[in-house]
Amino acid sequence: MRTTEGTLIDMGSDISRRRLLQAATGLSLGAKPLAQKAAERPNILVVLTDDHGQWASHCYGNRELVTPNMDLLAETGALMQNAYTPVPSARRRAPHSGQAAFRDIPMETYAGPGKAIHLPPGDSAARHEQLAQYYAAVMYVDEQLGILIDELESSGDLANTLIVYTADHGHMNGHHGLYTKGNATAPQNFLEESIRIPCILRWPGRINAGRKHSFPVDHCDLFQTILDAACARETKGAHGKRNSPGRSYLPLIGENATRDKQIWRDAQFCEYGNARMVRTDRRKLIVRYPPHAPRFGDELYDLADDPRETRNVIGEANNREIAKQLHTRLDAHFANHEEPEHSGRDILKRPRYNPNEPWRVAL
Ligand SMILES: [Ca+2]
Repeated sequence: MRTTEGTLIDMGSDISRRRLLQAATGLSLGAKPLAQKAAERPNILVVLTDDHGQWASHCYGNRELVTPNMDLLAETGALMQNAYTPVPSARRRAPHSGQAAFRDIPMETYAGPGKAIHLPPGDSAARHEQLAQYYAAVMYVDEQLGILIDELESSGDLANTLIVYTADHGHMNGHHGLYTKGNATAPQNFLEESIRIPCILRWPGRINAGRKHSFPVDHCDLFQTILDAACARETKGAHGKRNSPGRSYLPLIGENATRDKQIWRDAQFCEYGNARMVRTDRRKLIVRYPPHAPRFGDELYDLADDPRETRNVIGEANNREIAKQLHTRLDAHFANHEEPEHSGRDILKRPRYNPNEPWRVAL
């Protein structure tokens, strides 16, 4: 097994592989005979980059930069169109730190659906420079990804390797007049550019090549998908303790997949600090909790009419029932999966680890 840092880990015999898996993750192998499992299991290479927004990828439709290796993975693998980060990373500061009061942000509409222009009107040379640097970083990552793919090819391992390319969360480069991610505003935001990530999986012969999938997925699902590919599963105790909402989507993207998205969930849930979001195909509800609420109210966006999330329509009478239904779904999801000792609703009671936490800055 080769890690993203290039370190070779000698997985040795099947027994040592099994012990390593169990020791590292609390996993156990499934019920099939061990020899059969070993033959089915691929090498797994996961490339998880920092702050790479889905919008900044050629294979996701951006023609302003070239990412031939991500394109190659997409052409020969599965491209997840609606991949989200369930909890945007709050443990590290973004490279371009910025802070602004949410109320003061001009929510302009410089880009409509189907027309990707990633600079706001009236852009300055500095904004061009920042975008150019961001694109350069993405293309550098793509180049390094190509080196990894070449290494796998030259070692003869490419055919039996599941390659996953994804990111921890998105990023804004002037989108909505903002820079960085969910912490670009106080309180924190759930704008699509902040939470939508690239997610591409390639595994020849096991994952359908060149397919795009629109059902919503996140990293909780990716974890289970990787376990599935490795023919491993969590022990009952580990699974019960984690109580993750994640599910493997390997059956939905695999060769000869017969199941379709009807059996998959139709909503994506996120938590970021003490705010939560549920997003369906059509709508996005953001709920804020005390002490932010009621000073900062909840938000509802109709993404069909307003894909740029410029009009909070939660106060409109004809949306009350819709907002209520989404709120009920949100509550049910977190009631089922929340770990009380780690609940985002209590995050203000936790030690500060970042001087610019958007949920504190807003107070
Ligand atoms: Ca990050």
